[in-house]
Amino acid sequence: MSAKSKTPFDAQSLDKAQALDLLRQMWEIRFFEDRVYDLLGRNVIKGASHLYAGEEAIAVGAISVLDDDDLITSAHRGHGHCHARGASIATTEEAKQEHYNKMMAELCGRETGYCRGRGGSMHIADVEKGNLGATGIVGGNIPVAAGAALAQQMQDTGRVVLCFFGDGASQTGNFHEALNLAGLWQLPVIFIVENNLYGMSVPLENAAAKTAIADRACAYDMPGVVVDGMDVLAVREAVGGAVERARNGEGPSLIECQAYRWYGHSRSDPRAYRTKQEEAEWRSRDPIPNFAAWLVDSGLCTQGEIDALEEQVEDAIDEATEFALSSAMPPADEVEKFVYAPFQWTEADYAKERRLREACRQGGPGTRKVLYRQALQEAAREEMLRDPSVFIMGEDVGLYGGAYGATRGLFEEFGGERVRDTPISEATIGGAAVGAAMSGMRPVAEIMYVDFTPLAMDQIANQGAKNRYMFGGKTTVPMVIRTEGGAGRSIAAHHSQSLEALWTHFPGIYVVMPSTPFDAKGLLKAAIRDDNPVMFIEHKMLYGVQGCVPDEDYIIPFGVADVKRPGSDVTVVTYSRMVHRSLEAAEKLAEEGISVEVIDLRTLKPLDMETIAASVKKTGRVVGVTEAYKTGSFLSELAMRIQEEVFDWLDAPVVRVAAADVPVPMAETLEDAAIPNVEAIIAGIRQVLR
Ligand SMILES: Cc1ncc(C[n+]2csc(CCOP(=O)(O)OP(=O)(O)O)c2C)c(N)n1
Repeated sequence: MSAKSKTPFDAQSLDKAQALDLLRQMWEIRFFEDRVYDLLGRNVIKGASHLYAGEEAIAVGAISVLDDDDLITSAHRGHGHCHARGASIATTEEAKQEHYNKMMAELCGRETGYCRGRGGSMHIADVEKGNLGATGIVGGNIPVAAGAALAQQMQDTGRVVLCFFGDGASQTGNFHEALNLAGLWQLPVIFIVENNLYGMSVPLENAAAKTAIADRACAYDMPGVVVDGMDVLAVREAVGGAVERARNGEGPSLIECQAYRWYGHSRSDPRAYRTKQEEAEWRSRDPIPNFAAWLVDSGLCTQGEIDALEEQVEDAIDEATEFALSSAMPPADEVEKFVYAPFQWTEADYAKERRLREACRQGGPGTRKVLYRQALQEAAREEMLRDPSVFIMGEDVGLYGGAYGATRGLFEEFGGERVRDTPISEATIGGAAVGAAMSGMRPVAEIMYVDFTPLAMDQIANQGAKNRYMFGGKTTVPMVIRTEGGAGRSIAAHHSQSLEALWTHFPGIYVVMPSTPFDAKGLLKAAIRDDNPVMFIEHKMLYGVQGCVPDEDYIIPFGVADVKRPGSDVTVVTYSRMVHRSLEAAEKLAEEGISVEVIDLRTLKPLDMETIAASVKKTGRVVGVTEAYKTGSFLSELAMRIQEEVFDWLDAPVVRVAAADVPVPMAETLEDAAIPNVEAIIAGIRQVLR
């Protein structure tokens, strides 16, 4: 239990100040949204805004039962959630006004906004106050909430997470995966469905086989209730009970709040799918005047007090609008600010890595031989011993030790709490890692094959990689996604790809591809310590490869390529398994007197252009080698970067040696033909030398 935990609520326990605060917050949201509607119409606010008017009782009622350090995650219709979270925490009038100001400024894309103009309406967040942000991907916040709740459970904080989303989001895979995980692990999370009857224009009955969303809770071992979302006290009571359950360790709940949005889906929506009569009926149940009337009827306050409050709120929203419109836009030259959390590596780290790399090349005292797989196990183990916030989750990572044995022994040493087998739910593995990473943990989440990472792409790329930027640099997402790729085991097109180019494409995530035990260990340790999301891609044919690691603790700072073989006639730039084939090719060509320099990128992002450029300036000729499909491969990017930065030193066009543009086939003859072999690399080198 949180030290500051409030007592359970029911309608009767409200005192006058609390009751008026609920009314005030609902009004603030209503006035705020009406103002936004107006500013959108005048094109002062750009982009899309999904207004919360009509649904105020849900956010205000639900958040009113939270402690100040509890968390929320929110969706595209998120102004109400952001408002209620901030307003319920702010204690002074100045703090409240600052909150409205920052919200309005964010919607207007100003530097003074909560996200410094990077997020706007759809990504409004105040991470510092426990609002983990709004997502533009319907259902995208649900796995993140499960992860944030997992972090609370693992850290024993007593905090709970409220996760808001719509009836439309309840049809997504994220909903089912995340509720299953939350039920399975009994996480302290309350899923709040805002059922406003439509997902954009489509009525719920045309989108759901069964429209009773709350009934789905029983499938996930949690209570599910339906509540009148137009009644702030009803919402408050239902959520209050669920919060108490969650705090007591009794697990998650699903609460379906039935409500209606006053405006269209967005401002441009003509609402052709709703009748005037339906709208009028719902408007007669407006949560604000009805609650105000109840306050007067029950004798808690006078009509005069209500009228004065309404006026005060209108003034506050006027002031917020003035503040926003008089604030500066974010400076254009700061467009790249906040994409990545800054590097923490020191000069000493770089120097130590160089020294140990050299020692391992010699294989002398202070080094020992391990397999690539063992190097990964050691890295995870050492980091888990060093930092209690590091934990592992994924499919079969526990007793089984991972599909390729990279987590073997860790379950036995650290137990199921820190080495967690998950359901087969890639999206939620990714999303839970995001939520946990934003809430004080350092997850190392394994996705069994890189071929499966597209199943988690939204969670890793849209949420994990972008959250820091979208939320104005106010959060970090220190998570590692460990996965493996590549061909060589005749396991065909769904288990053999090299999909790194997908991951290098997104800003906000690093991509690491080690080729040796030394690199695997040092890079994984660095990835775990890094404050950014990292896609760590191993190669299935390298787990049994032996190499030297130092006895000393070390990390490999990102963005440092390794010249695995020096040469002077041609530069081969490669990574992962192709490093070994390129070295073989170089060895053979040396017999003919051709001197090949082989650069192992180790990290594709960040890219060590300095080492590449130095080599190109020396050789004038470059061959890129990859096991990925040629079209759209990372080599294409590499070739362009070389052209942009060292074109004048090139004596020949860059040559790409890549996989054929075919789904990786099963039969050995075909699989071998599909990816570059040593002969193909030699042919590429001869081509660039012509
Ligand atoms: C994954 C995804 N699919 C579609 C959309 C486009 N879209 C945005 S909101 C929305 C409707 C969502 O309905 P619901 O979850 O009920 O929330 P509501 O808008 O009713 O609050 C749609 C289809 C999107 N942003 N993300």
